[in-house]
Amino acid sequence: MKLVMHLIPSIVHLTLLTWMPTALAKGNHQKFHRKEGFVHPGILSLQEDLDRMKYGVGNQTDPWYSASLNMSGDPLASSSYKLRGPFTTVTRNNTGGSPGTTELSHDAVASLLNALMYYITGEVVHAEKSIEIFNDWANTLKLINGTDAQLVAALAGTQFVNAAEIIRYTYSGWAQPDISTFEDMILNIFYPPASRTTPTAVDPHPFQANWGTSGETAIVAFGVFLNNRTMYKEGLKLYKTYECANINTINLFGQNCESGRDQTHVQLGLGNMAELCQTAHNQGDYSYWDLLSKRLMTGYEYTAEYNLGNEVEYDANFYRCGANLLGGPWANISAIDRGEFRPIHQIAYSYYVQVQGLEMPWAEKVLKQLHIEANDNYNNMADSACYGTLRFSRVAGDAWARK
Ligand SMILES: *[C@@H]1O[C@H](CO)[C@@H](O)[C@H](O)[C@H]1NC(C)=O
Ligand SMILES: *[C@@H]1O[C@H](CO)[C@@H](O)[C@H](O)[C@H]1NC(C)=O
Ligand SMILES: *[C@@H]1O[C@H](CO)[C@@H](O)[C@H](O)[C@H]1NC(C)=O
Ligand SMILES: *[C@@H]1O[C@H](CO)[C@@H](O)[C@H](O)[C@H]1NC(C)=O
Ligand SMILES: *[C@@H]1O[C@H](CO)[C@@H](O)[C@H](O)[C@H]1NC(C)=O
Ligand SMILES: CC(=O)N[C@H]1CO[C@H](CO)[C@@H](O)[C@@H]1O
Repeated sequence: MKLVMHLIPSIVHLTLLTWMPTALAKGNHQKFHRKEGFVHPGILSLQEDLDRMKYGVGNQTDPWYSASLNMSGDPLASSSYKLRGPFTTVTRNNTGGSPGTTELSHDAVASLLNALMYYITGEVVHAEKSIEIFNDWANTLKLINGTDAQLVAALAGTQFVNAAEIIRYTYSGWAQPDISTFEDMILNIFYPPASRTTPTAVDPHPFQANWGTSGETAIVAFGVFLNNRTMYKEGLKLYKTYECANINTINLFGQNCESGRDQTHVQLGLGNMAELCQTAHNQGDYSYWDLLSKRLMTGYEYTAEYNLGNEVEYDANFYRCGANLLGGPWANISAIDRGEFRPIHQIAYSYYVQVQGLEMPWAEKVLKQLHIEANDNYNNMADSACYGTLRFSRVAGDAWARK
């Protein structure tokens, strides 16, 4: 186990010693469920991560305590949340209507926030709300289509399986036949559009840039939830090798292939990559955060520096696949959406800084400015892994640093 002692206020460290259960402090993973070699719960939150939140909140220790109060004020975290779906068809189009997209996104995030609330508070009404959402959608949804089906399937699908993973492995009240129906929905309705790399008449340019990284993250998360190692490995392989959406879509000094387009798609892509890396790490595949000499960290820092109002280097010859379809290639870095921070920073900061002891001064400034990383303030509801302060904050020397 690697112990990282610096950068953490000693008060937090001392507090940790008083509240962290022995099993966690010793990195004892024996109690974890294993199925087909997968660790469960194990997409973005392991059992020890859930316990860190629960004990932090229970003992009123920050940042978890304040962050949980913040999340509990979100209407989507309420056990009386009223479902906005389900629908038989969800369409996401680039122009015209996208019926069902907003509703699915809200419901998927509500299922996640209620799952977290259940684990933290132990209140069964929250688990039952998540299950109501899972079952209603799984018993109704038949098709996700439209020009941008890939995005909604990947993004909402990832939120859904993160929620379902928590409920399935920490609460006994989700009936096995209902779990199977939900698994079928993920496999047959979400996975196909999320994973599609071949063009269709409706969508001739799939799996490029943020679409591709959304897809990769979803495939890996679906693989864990479905206990499907072929699927899991497929997502990891795409992240390493798929030209239009691999780790090389960040250049040596951190420019993203969409930096000339706008800052919101850049951040979506970075957040996707971080989620994939954390999911892989949680399953014991430790190399992903570190690929290409921690290129992802360089990408985060570059983007945070620029979005905080600073000038950065820019290579006009580095741009995404299909840039010409979006008004590119771009001569300059884009000021569109500059400073609109997405909830993507804590997850990467936790790994690189709090676990590995590296420095991310620009991401740190973003997090300080946000105070609490909550959900997207610009209404990109299900795009990124929300509530990062609560879900991903760590302290030095905790069991997660076992690599
Ligand atoms: C507070 O931490 C202690 C460990 O020191 C733990 O046993 C207890 O369950 C925690 N309290 C709550 C309410 O979670
Ligand atoms: C949670 O924190 C975010 C970011 O600081 C803030 O925008 C939001 O209003 C807070 N929510 C509640 C319910 O306090
Ligand atoms: C979405 O776009 C397709 C064509 O690309 C069209 O056939 C369909 O009617 C649109 N759906 C809605 C709800 O606008
Ligand atoms: C999506 O499916 C619905 C229902 O079958 C259909 O009405 C609509 O035209 C489809 N949209 C696209 C873009 O294929
Ligand atoms: C596992 O995932 C692959 C796609 O990677 C799929 O072809 C296969 O049918 C899945 N297996 C099962 C048992 O669902
Ligand atoms: C608005 C702006 O900064 N435009 C610049 C974009 O890049 C070209 C080529 O490097 C410059 O000449 C422009 O001034």
